[in-house]
Amino acid sequence: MTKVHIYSVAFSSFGRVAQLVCEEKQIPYSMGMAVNGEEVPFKGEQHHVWHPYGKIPVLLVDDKALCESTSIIRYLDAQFPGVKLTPQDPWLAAKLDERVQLLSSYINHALIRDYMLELIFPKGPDGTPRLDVMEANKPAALRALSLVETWLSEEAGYLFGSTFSLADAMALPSLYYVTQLKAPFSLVNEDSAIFRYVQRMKETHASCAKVLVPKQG
Ligand SMILES: N[C@@H](CCC(=O)N[C@@H](CS)C(=O)NCC(=O)O)C(=O)O
Repeated sequence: MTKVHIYSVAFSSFGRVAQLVCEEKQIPYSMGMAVNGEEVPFKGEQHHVWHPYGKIPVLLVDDKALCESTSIIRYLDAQFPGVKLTPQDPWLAAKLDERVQLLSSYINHALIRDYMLELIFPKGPDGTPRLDVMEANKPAALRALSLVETWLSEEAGYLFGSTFSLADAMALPSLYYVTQLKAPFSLVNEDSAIFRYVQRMKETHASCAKVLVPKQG
C-alpha cells in the first residue's frame, strides 16, 4: 500500500491543509517531523532537498517528495480514490484553482503571516507583539476576510460550489485560527458569516472536527 506522510508540525496551517484533504478523502497517512521513526531536522539538509526554501508541509509518498501545499492537495485529490474535491469541468476546475491560489497566497499572508504570527512569534521588545505592525496590517486582514465573506455569500454553503472542495481545505485552517483570536486582536464576531462557516464545517465534516483544534504545546 502507498505510504503517505505529511512532514509538518500539527499546528502548521498549511500542514493542516494537506491533513484535511487526507481526512476528507480517507487516505491513510501519518504526520510529523519524524520520518520512518527518525526526526528530520526542520530546515536541515534533508528538508532543503525536499523544499528549497525549507517550508512545511512536504508530502512524502513512498520514496517521493512533493512540496508546496497547493501542489500537494491537487496531487492528493487526483491520485487517490474517495470523494472528489475538484470539479470535472476544466473551466470550473481552473476557477477553483484560482480561488485556492488566492487563499494560499494573498489571503493567508494577510491573515496569518502579517497579522497572527505577530502574536504567536512576537518580535517586539521583551518578546511582546509589535502592536504597531498589527495595527498597520489589520486593514489588509479585514479586506481578506471580506473577500472570503463575499465568496461565501455567492456560493452554496462552501467556498466554491455546493460541496467541500480544495478551496475549503485551503481556507479552513487559517480561518479557524482567525476565529480563535481574542479581543483586542479579534477580526471576526461570533455572529459573522466566517465564524458560522467554520463552526458548520466542524459540525458537519469529521475531517474538520479532527483537524481544526487549538494549537497544542
Ligand atoms: N507556499 C508554502 C508556504 C508554507 C509555509 O509558509 N509554511 C510555514 C508553516 S505554516 C513554514 O514553513 N514556516 C517556516 C518558515 O517560513 O521558515 C506552501 O503553500 O506550502
